[in-house]
Amino acid sequence: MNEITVYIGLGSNLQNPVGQIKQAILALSKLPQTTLVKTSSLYTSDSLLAGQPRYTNAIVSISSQLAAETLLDLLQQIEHNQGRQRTQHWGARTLDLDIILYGNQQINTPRLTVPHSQMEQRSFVLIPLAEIAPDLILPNGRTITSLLAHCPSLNLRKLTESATTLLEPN
Ligand code: A4P
Ligand code: MG
Repeated sequence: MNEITVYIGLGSNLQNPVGQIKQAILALSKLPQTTLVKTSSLYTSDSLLAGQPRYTNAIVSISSQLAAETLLDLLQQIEHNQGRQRTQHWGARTLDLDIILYGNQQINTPRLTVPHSQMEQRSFVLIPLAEIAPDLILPNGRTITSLLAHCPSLNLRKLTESATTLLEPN
C-alpha cells in the first residue's frame, strides 16, 4: 500500500498538558506501518470554550500505510490509554488527537471528516502546521497563510523550540 503523509493535531488542557503531548508523540512514533516525520513546537492558547484552562497544542506529520479509519482507531486507543474520558462535547481533556489532513484526500464518513472540519478557523492548528509544512496547499486549494489572516489568535504562544527534543533521553 502507498505511504500517505498525514497531519495529526494534538491537544491537552488537563493533567500536565506538556507531558501528555510528549507521551502522545512517543506513542505516535510507535504506530505500526508508520514513520514519524516532523514535530512542531508546542503552543499554548486560550480555550475556545470560556472558563476552561489554556490548551497546549502541537502538530506532527507521519508517513503511514494505515487506512484512515484504522489510524483513527489507533489514535482513539492512545487517547484512551492516556485517560481520556468523553463526558462532554468540547469538554476539558487529557488528550485529543485529530486527523487534520490525510494526504490530499477528502473523507466524509459517519466517523471521519477530513480535512478536519474546524481547521481553517483554528490558529492552534494552522500555526504549528505552517511551522512544519509552510508551503502546504489544502485539498480546496487554499494556503495556510491565506487562512491565518482570518483566524482569531486566542493569545497563541510558542512554548518550546521543538517537541522532538522532549523525546531525547535526559
Ligand atoms: N471525527 C470526525 N472527524 C475526525 C477527524 N478528522 N479526526 C470524529 C478525529 N476524529 C474525527 O471526537 C468525536 C468524534 O469525532 C470521534 O469519535 C471521531 O469519530 P472526540 O475527540 O471524541 O470529541 P469532541 O471533543 O467532542 O470533539 P473534537 O472535534 O475532538 O473537539 P475539538 O473540536 O478538537 O474541540 N481550544 C484550544 N486552544 N485548543 C484546542 O485543542 N480543543 C477543543 C476541543 C476546544 N477548544 C480548544 C481545543
Ligand atoms: Mg477529537
